[in-house]
Amino acid sequence: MRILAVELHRVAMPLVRPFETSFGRQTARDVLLVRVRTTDGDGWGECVAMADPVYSSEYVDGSEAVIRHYLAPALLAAQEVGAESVAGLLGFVVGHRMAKAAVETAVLDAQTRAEGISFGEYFGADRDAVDCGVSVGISSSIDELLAEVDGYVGEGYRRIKLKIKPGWDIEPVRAVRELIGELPLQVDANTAYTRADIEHLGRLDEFGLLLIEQPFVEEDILTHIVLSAAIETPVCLDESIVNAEVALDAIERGATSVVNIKAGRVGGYLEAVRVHDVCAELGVPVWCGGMLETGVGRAANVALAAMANFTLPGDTSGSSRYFAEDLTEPFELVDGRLAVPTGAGSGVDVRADALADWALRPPITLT
Ligand code: OSB
Ligand code: MG
Repeated sequence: MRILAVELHRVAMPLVRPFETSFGRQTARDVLLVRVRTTDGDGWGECVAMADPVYSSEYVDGSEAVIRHYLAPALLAAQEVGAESVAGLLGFVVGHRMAKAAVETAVLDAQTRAEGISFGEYFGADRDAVDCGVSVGISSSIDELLAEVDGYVGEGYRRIKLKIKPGWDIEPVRAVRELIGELPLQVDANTAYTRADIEHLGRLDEFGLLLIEQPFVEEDILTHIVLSAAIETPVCLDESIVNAEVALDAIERGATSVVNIKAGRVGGYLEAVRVHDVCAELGVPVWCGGMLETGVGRAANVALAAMANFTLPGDTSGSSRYFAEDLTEPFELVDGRLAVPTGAGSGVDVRADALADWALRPPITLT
């Protein structure tokens, strides 16, 4: 197909409660959506870059600029574009994986809608619903944390993930473990620790955690290797894993025994499938991470999470965990699971009224 236009939409979605991690606190999700108009029909992709460059170097204004000035012109200039050729066409730009992922996903959506196949079928999903976990931010008190976790347990979530940082780790984990009994529990540090904290992190072993996610900075594979050898809790990389080659390297060197897969972080769903496959071959389980996506991104994540080696519950929570109203029909938990959309493409539609209600500014159309 040929790309006729690339539209950039910006929406600000208020979060139902602030989300605090070791890198900061968010009260709204500032989302960039990409719509491609093609000779075969339209497609949508969600850019997962955050408002500020604090999870990774990408941020939403930067992603928008790189799409405007580099990625969209490259696609518009190409005679023939398919999802499988997007990474090659955009490869001249270094990095900016979240921006590339949004563009590739929009093309994939248009292509699979035209072919009448769903993302689940395209990825090779092997189930029609996925187990869901929930990522719980840093609270102002343990009582407040327990109230929030208790609500999620009541809603049926099958796994709890707690955000931790120095000064907010052992005690909140102990309190939540007492509250939830045997329910699977894991923690995510978003790079907040250093090598000097290894002994301290070993104190988490007594809580039977599924894993500890990204304790050290993303470039520091070595300290993750040292930690993996020093503690019993499995170490899981998020920020460090930017493609399938890095995943292979980190696994072979003993830095990670579980992998968090986020399509935006690795440059798109096609690369995410490659990361899944590399991990499967090495016997390393994976789970689907999240970036507080709207229904547009969530639909694709749920389809990805239905692949065989996604054996742990993902951060694929229901729409109501994030937003009072979603941009698509809401994703609703049934018995702790979300159904994989079955319609063509992502299987969800962007609600024009919601898009207009939450728009930060009129869309930009590039031709
Ligand atoms: O590290 O997994 C993370 C959200 C924004 C940025 C990074 C992370 C997260 C989450 C939330 O943990 C996952 C979700 O519910 O989407
Ligand atoms: Mg993480």
